[in-house]
Amino acid sequence: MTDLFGARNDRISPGLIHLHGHADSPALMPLVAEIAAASPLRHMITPGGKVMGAATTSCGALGWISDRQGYRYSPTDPLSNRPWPALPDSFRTLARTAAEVAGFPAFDPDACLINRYAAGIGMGAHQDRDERDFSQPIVSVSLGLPARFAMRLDGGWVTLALADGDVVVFGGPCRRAEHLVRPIRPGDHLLTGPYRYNLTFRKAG
Ligand code: MD3
Ligand code: FE
Repeated sequence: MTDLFGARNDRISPGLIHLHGHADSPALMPLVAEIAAASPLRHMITPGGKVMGAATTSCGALGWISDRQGYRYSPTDPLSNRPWPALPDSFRTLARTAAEVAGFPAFDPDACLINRYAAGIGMGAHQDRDERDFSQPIVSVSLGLPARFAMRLDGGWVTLALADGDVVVFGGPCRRAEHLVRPIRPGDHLLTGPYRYNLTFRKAG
């Protein structure tokens, strides 16, 4: 549906809501840059020994990490052995507001994973199962270059076109769904240049 201001909110299936242009990306991007200055974006190694295509960092009490030992959440950045940068208030408010609109009023994220994709980079099909409480949703915020996202639901694959400022909430029956990001098409975005960034807010601990 379209609200008074022309913003589109798509309830795609139970637990899946797409809020078009809900995030103020020009306000968020400088905070992403600040976080990346303290905890740099880096290409983690998968348990299988491959280099991840997306560069990642985190903010909040817990950060998602991957190495030969496996995938997990860590209170410290393995590059520095120091805590991750704090979750900015504006990030927390955005994630909580989006979750509330989607029907998850108690969402209180303790982890924000930042993924950076260059042209040609995507993310293969996977499930997110490193978190403790699957009754909590995941809130995704897209910044910069657009992406095509797909997720497997009962009725088959659902595809979403994700633009700068889009926010998607994945909860309930969607929370454990398999999903992927198609390789990003080359482009030059006013805010992010040759990249797409994605923030995922989670209750990990
Ligand atoms: C659906 N990131 O970091 S965000 C990830 O665009 C990840 O960077 C993608 O998948 C990205 O794990 C997609 C959307 C997303 C995130 C988590 C989900 C969708 C999800 C967990 C369950 C179901
Ligand atoms: Fe995922």
